Amino acid sequence: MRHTTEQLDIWRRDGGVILDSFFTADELAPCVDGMEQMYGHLRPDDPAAHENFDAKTRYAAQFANTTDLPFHATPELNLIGLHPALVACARAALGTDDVRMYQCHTWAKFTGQTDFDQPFHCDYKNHTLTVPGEDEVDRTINFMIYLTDVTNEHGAIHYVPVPESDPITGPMRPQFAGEAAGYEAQLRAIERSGAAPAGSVFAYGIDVFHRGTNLTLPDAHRFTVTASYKAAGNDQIGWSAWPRFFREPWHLVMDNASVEQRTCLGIPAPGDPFWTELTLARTRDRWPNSDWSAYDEALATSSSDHAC
Ligand SMILES: O=C(O)CCC(=O)C(=O)O
Ligand SMILES: [Fe+2]
Repeated sequence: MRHTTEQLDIWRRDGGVILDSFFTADELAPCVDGMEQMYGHLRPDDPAAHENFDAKTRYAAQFANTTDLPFHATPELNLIGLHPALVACARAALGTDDVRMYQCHTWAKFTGQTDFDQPFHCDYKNHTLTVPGEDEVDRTINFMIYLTDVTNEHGAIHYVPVPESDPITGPMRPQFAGEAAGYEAQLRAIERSGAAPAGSVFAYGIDVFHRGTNLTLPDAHRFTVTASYKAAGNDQIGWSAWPRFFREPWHLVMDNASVEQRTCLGIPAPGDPFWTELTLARTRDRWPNSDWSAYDEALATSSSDHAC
């Protein structure tokens, strides 16, 4: 366990908590290499270029360097969102062992690439068609993994703990950024920074007011991975339908993921009735370099059980 019960208590109360130095330098290094492979060439030549962008282009440019899993990069970057310690934290937060990662993307931000300053908003609008659930098991836990140091000059996320925002905003949650404009100044007056060293994780919920901020340090960058979890069977919550990206390098995930990590992507666990001789043969044919032996063994055991 890399999280503490105190940290999860804060997450439940405030909607956001910093998990300081969650990942080790050794774990980060190949992930940063992967980010350089993907985004290093996109460093802006002219750090003032965005000043000539129109408003729409400036806004869209914030999200230019985001990619959904899987990544044309190192296996480590592909699997960081499924790290067992993160899964353990998600399980504890959601109060169930059966969790699914429903969102995972990389995001590179460079100083001068654009204006990253956002108004306060909540993220639920593109995670559900309704609203964030109140029960633990209906919630989501959204991890922003810092692959590089995130100081305020590196565009740290800012947020307001729910018990402090509720007296200002009331219980409702406007859907679109800007609708909170009436209380933007009040929220900014009490906002907290999510600044933390590389390896830290900002864990938050889709009901907490937060906003992106600008990178102001010359020639700097901020590399993050987002990994979001929900309880299995929570059909209200979604983001990625993983097979949608079937042309992307899934083998980097499939060939390197443990059984537990695959389960977080919705692949039935060994012993699940989905697995028959035929489904296993077809799956092995699709992913010949992935290890399916645990699924074989479970099937063999259940067949011999039936034989008795
Ligand atoms: O990248 C960040 O610091 C926050 C961005 C954000 O909140 C968003 O785009 O919804
Ligand atoms: Fe957001």
